[in-house]
Amino acid sequence: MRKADISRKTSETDISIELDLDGEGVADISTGIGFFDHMLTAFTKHGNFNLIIEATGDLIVDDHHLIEDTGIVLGQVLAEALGNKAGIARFGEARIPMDEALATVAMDLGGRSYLVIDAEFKAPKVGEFSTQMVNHFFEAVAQNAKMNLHAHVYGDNDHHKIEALFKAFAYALRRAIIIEGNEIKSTKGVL
Ligand SMILES: [Mn+2]
Repeated sequence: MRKADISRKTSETDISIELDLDGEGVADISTGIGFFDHMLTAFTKHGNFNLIIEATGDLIVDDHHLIEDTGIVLGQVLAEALGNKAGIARFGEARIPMDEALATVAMDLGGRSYLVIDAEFKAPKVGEFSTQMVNHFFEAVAQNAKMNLHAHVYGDNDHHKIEALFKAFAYALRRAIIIEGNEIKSTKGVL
């Protein structure tokens, strides 16, 4: 079973995540930031994962620690659920539109963390979610999942652009984790 659960508590946040990579798209997400919950629910649905997130933190300061730390734990739980990655496709990509916005995501689960993201937003916030945390969230996920992630989005409406990005991320991940055989897909023999 490709599942894992991790809890991480610091003086700033307290985050528990349970992930099943082979799920039914069922999400139970509570971060205290409505738009972030909406994005993580879309990620779960379109990735066909099951995801439970219970996150609390110092939202009295701002949304930075909570979003970043959720990204850290999501990356960790993803790495643990993938195990030795035997048989996975390893590479995944997706292009997802939402009205005028188009997001493109490509990833490699080959074990090297690297983020390249091209996403600029007009407004400082969508709801209670700071748009500059989009890049920081994906940085935290990529680092902790040991994922090479390239993401690009264009469009006009910030909500559309961010939602297209999360959906493209989900689709690319769904593709990259498909079991295609038994072998570890690397000439090095390890991912
Ligand atoms: Mn930070």
